[in-house]
Amino acid sequence: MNKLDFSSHKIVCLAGGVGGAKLADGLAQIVPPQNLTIIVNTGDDFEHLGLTICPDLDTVMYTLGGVANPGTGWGRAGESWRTMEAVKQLAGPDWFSLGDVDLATHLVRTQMLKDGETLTAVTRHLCRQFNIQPDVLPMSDWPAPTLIETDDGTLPFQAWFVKERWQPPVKQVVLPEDVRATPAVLKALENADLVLIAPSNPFVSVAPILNVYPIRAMLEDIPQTVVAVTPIIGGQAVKGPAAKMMAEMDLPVTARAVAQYYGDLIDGFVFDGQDAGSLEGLSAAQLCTDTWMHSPVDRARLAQDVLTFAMQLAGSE
Ligand code: FO1
Repeated sequence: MNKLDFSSHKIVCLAGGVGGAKLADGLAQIVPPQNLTIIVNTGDDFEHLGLTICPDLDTVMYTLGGVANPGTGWGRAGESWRTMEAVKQLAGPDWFSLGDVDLATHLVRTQMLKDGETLTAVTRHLCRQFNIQPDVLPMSDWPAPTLIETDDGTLPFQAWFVKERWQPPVKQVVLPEDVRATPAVLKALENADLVLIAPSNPFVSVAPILNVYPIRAMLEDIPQTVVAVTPIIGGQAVKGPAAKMMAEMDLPVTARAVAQYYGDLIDGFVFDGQDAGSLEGLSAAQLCTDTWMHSPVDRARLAQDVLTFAMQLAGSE
């Protein structure tokens, strides 16, 4: 696909896991790399078996690097699991599956952090090894763990998501106070012309990024155009627990409810053709298109639709 002329547009994409990684990959196919920054949720990060695991950063990195597992969306393609089998044999914690090759990422990251590097520097280092040219940034260099309040108590994110297979009903998502953005994130947002919110889970992928001070205030106050893409199609989440969470938090399970959740933060909202006609009367401008990303070609097509829409909005503001 030809690169569109985005030479004068700086684009920032806020991304969580698999949905975010797919849109980031579509953007990377059509935007010059020096104009593209992906700011990634680190609320899912945790320490496991002594290693610092950053699942959403790795999902974005492996996807952009062309080495992601196409079946799961997370982890690496062609993975083997001998270490996990050995962990199980030793009666260690085997509920979180770390592949043999994926482990190398966690080992190198953990060592670099221990040596005093920031998560931003480590992420840039790892991305360079995968030949990834757009800037992939953690939302913060400091831990910002998301907690899930359920009927059975409050759980760390991965305990709820992976260990409990997101079954305990969610009462509330609890985000940390006083988490600060990095200089790199601030600079990317200051320079951005367009900010895209990927079709990631609004509550556990996007909200943790907006919760990092002063990201939400920057998006509210400075004049970039902000466009969100729905993660809900025809009343169902494309992947993961977003639809189940919405029902449990007494929200209608609709793309419209997602747009309303983002409220005044967004200038535009992109939703799927399956939901045509259901978003009338919202203040945000709307684009109805095919939002499914089954293949790399779909990713680039959606990225192009979203960017064209966002650029039109930016021109008309
Ligand atoms: N998700 C799972 O459902 N089960 C796993 O065992 C699992 C392991 C895993 C290892 C590394 C990694 O980078 C991601 C991993 N994920 C796993 C995905 C991940 O925890 C979630 O998809 C995200 O945190 C939600 O975006």
